[in-house]
Amino acid sequence: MREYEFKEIEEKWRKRWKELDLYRTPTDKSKPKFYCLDFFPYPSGDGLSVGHCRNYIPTDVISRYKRMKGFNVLHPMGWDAFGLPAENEAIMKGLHPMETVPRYVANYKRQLDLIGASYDWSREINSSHPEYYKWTQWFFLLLYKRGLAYRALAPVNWCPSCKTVLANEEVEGGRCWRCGSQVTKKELYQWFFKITSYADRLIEDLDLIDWPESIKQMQRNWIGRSEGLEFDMEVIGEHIPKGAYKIRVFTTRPDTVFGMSFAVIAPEHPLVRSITSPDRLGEVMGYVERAKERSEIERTAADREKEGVFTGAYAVNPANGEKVPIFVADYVLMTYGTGAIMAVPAHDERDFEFAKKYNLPIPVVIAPPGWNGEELPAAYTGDGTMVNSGPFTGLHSKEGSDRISDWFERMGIGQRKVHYKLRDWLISRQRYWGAPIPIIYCERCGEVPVPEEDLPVLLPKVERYQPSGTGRSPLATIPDFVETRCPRCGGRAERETDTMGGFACSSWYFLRFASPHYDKGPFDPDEVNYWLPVDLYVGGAEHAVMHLLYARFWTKVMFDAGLVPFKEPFSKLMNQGMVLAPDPKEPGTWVKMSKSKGNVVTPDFVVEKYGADTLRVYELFVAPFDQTIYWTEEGLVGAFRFLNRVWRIVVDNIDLFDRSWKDKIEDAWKAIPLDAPERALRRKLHQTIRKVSQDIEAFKFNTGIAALMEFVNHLSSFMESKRTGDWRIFFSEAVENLVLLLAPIAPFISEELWEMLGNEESVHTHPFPSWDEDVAKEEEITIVVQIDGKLRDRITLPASSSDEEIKEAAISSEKVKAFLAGKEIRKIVVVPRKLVNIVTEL
Ligand code: ANZ
Ligand code: ZN
Repeated sequence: MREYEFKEIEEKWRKRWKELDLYRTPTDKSKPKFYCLDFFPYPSGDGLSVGHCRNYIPTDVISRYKRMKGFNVLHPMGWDAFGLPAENEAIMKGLHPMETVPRYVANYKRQLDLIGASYDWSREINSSHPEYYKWTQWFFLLLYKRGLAYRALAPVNWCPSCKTVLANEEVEGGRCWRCGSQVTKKELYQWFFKITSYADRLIEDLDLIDWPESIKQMQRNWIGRSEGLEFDMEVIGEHIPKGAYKIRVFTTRPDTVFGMSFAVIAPEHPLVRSITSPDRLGEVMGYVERAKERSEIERTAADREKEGVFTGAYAVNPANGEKVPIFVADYVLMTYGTGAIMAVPAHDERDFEFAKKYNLPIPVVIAPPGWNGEELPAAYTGDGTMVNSGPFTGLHSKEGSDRISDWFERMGIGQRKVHYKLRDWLISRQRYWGAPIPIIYCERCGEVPVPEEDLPVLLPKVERYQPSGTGRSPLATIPDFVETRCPRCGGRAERETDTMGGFACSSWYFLRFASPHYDKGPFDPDEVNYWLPVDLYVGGAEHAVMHLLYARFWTKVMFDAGLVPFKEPFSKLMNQGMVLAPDPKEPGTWVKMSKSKGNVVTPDFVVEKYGADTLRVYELFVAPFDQTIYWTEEGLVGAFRFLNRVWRIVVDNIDLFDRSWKDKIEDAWKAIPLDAPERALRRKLHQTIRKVSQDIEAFKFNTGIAALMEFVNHLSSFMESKRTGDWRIFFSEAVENLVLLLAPIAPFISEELWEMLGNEESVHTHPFPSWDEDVAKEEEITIVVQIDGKLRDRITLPASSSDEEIKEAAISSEKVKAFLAGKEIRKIVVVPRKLVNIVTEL
């Protein structure tokens, strides 16, 4: 009997599928479409690990399944090749990214083919190719024309190791997302995209999409929308002329205004020097200098001691006319709100800590539940009934906030205001490996956009591309690149030398796949109208903010420009679970599988030893899609055994297979007795088709595969059971459908078996099986329940119920329970398919 020679089989079909161009995206638009996309990967020199496959295998299963279900499927792959990760890696290896990128890409492609991923390679895109980044530059100009790209001098995040600025989203806990170095601040001219103009829509439109709630919440938090009140307070002091200064504060809790016992301004606040009394100026300015060295993350860390200095000036609380001291403290940031706050220590944690440290009063103005007027042990930050609040005493927080806001607005000293944590997106990088920003500076005309017909602004090939560290891009040292003519006046001009961060490239790539070779625009509108939005987008949860927020923003800009008819690019988002492996340095602990931990398992290794189908089955079966996998080779062996069982049952019985079963099955079904094993087999088959279909749709691959395993067991015992006349018809139906059900999951073995069953067309172009509800339905039997020989109830159960299940159902019947009250069950007798007798008397 022929063995399961997976290596030979997989090589054969890999080659055959390529020759057949089996996965080319259909062009006939009459069918419904399904666009299934993986996060845009950056091709790393390390290649793919089995951890990455956790993303690519499930999307491949869905894509194959949808094709078999009659959808036109767009399942493309491309390379996020520009940007920091690729450039840093090339620098580290002492090579040029123009050499490394194509090499790494070729390796990724080889590995993806190895695991049987069904990408349409005719649609491959690479963000570092001029035919792609021409359109990234085109989008920059679109944003520029719409007033959404601007240049400004700003203190920006600077990574001293990557020698470039970083967007806020690229700073994680004060460190560079790419290299982990502590990020510092630098004042530089930079390009920004005005993502803040879209803050509200970026929040509201989250309601339109089917994404994990955790990711939506992270986006909401990042955008950080706060409704509140801004109002002015007069500054007084012996050293201050009357009416000279006012400070404007922002609060989200106007209801607490009567509880203000001090005020705080940020160290960078423009009034610090003016309002500080002469005797305190030295101390205050010293504090201000020291604050400059601390990052915002450090300054706002919850566990950091709150400290500050008194300015010698006071603010007048407009609600009650009381004067409160003004401090400078670094827990207030200049970049948020107005850079100044009214401090209410009883109801704000930071203010509470500060008041404790400096012995400031902590008046309570919102009564905590059950409060009797005692001192608070900690800030009470909830809503409640207002106390000690003049005419507002007795109101609830919400209403009080409203009434106080109205009052301040009427007095003309304040306005309701919404503030956001979100800052504009910093897009320029002083780095070589990116799309040059298409702007020219002319001595006479100033800033001039490169005309569309002159795009792309080509990235010159240079030997030395390493960052200079001066805050200028290496492109600035290439006169041929820099020196140009002004498109407007023809005079001498210079090019912008910064490039765009890699997140620009990945903000629109999903559109390019619809028409990857189109040259009249970034995409063919007809193709985009058909294929977009993406129906299913799958990738790691670590991109919750950066890429996913940027891509949503670009899409909204395109929507506003009339380029696309949809507001959201990704209708449904799923995050796969991680793959952990043992930490070689600390036995017994599991860590993320990664090159740096030295615990990587490659798909190459697994494919060589067990085959791609085994790798696929293992990763799908071992845990639910969104949960962590603990990588073990024993698990792989289990998957391998399952495929061998499938192989054996089909191959060993291949002579019994009757290709014409479809013509005979209806008559045979009618003729088969109710309790025949043929009936049970067919019922199990249709239940399995239903289960596998529903589970694949719901991303429950593990339970779908479990159902297939169960079915294979059933089929094995069927082959050993006492079978009757027409059994080969039922066997044939079972075998054929088993192979079809397995096709999206284990594409190689199923293709081989399919061929052995006598088919000429690929299994992957065959319709996925459908089930017959009537056949799948469990037959039911009615069972009589007796107590001590007397009829007490009738219950209906699936015919396949075991004795245990029948007993269980009998004693949980309401009627039976009533009769049993106060009695002791001594014995339960089951007469199969007919009767249960519960014995209580001896
Ligand atoms: C008085 C008050 C009383 C506040 C109270 C809170 C509770 P979110 O929700 O994050 O927007 N704040 C305002 N500007 C600030 C700045 N530049 N740096 C640090 N903190 C600032 O927070 C808004 C609240 O944070 C504001 O409301 C203000 O403190 C503080 F019981 O005002 B609140
Ligand atoms: Zn000019």
